[in-house]
Amino acid sequence: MSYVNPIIPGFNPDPSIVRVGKDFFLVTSTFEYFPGVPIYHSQDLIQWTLIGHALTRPSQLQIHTPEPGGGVWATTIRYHAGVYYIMAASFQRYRPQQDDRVWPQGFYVKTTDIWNDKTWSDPIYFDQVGFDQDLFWDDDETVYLSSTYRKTQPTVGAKLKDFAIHICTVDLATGHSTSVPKLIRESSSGVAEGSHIFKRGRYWYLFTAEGGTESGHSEWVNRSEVSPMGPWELGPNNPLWRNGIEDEVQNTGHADLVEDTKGQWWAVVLGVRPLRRGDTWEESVLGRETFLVPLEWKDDWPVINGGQKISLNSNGPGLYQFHTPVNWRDEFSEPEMQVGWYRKNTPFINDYSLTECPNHLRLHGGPYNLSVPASPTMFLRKQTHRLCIWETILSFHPTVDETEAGTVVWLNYFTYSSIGIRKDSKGRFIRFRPSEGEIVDHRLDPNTAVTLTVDCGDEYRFGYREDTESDIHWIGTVLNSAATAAPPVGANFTGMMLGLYAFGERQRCLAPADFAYAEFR
Ligand code: 6LW
Repeated sequence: MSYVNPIIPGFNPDPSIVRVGKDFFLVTSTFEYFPGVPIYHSQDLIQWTLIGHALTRPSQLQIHTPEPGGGVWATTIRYHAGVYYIMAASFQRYRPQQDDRVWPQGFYVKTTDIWNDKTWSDPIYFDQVGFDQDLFWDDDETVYLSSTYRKTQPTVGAKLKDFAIHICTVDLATGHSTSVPKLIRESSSGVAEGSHIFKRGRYWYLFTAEGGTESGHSEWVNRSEVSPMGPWELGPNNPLWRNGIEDEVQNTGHADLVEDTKGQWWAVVLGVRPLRRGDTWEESVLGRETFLVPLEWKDDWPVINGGQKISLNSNGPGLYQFHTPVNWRDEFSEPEMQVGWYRKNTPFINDYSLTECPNHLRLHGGPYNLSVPASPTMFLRKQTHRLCIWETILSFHPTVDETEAGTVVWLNYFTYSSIGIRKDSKGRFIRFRPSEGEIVDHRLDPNTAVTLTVDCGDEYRFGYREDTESDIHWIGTVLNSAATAAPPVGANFTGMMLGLYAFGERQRCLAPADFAYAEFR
């Protein structure tokens, strides 16, 4: 039966999945955002609900001033003997190529109650460096930790890529390794990562993402009849499938596996949906998203999606057509923020309230504007549909010049576009700040609440109106190519988010910024 891919649209890379009884749980990477590691739930693999995050407390996740693409990299979720485990690594900076000596040590968190995200433990760190950590419990209860790190000595300024999979046994109580790490997979492309190990029948399987996360991305498999330490035998059909640079879905790979209650196997993988414009492809604003494909076993080797390319309309047994709805709205009427809002980095202080001005999100803007590597007073939502309208109503009456509150189309602190309210000696005005091009200012009435609108589509169009009856004044546009421009440092590992912000310059903003709602439609 046919179904729609991606199953989880918007910025959701490096998916990892587990089934417990009738319930599937899936996690993705969050990089520089807080809380870290969303947990999605489904009973049919098609409709997914965000139920919480694994890293919700500063004691679990400290990310401050990383470059774009730093923070939490690919996670793995597993379930063993009544306990859920999530492993990951958090990069304080993104620069493995420049200075290789400071790779993160991975960690895991655990809980017995996945439905209550406050119950995840503090991290237990491994004593090995690396990223893309995977834990595998063998039948004899030995636990194996595999991850990616460089084959050669860490250096400063090395260009050579030799990211390879290493494995050791580990004592989970302490995080200490109990054997010398062994190299079990290196790739001719120079990058083997995203390892996941499984046992099925008499074989152990090692799945790896190879070729980097861009157009060379692909998925490979090895198996062993002896142990997770190898020796490993390379599968007969590698890579397991290959989407190319002319396909509607590209850069596919980074697979994790799950068996459903009927014995059908599935893989979740990441992919992107670039847009064809004439003769060229435009990068997707939504970043790397989560796709689902069926998996069969032939001669004890996995065949993913029949070995065929992954497409937007996919086929799989027992699935059905479902389009993730675009409509979403938050009226800020609950005492806590709805799940699915993110901060850039771990916030140091509480700078917002949902109770001081009832049915509003009140922001007390902090001292950092949006171009600073530190954490500004800003709440972000993932853009999940290319075509949508984002809207909010803002009451903000600044008393000091250089303070501002508004809404933002956000990729990272180098690449964002905003429309916000400010004041100068003549009174209030609207400022449109595009990621490329000139700033535009329009005068405002002194007293109104202002509706701020972003029309997302072939470009981002920014508008405002001062009462709900009047027409929108469109103040400027930003091309999608400008909205996704690569940052000068770090990496474009994320996807577009839209958000609400308030800031002062080097001092906090004394006037509160009150948002009556935020919505996508
Ligand atoms: C992920 C790793 C990767 O951890 O990208 O290019 C990282 N490789 O597998 C971020 O998604």
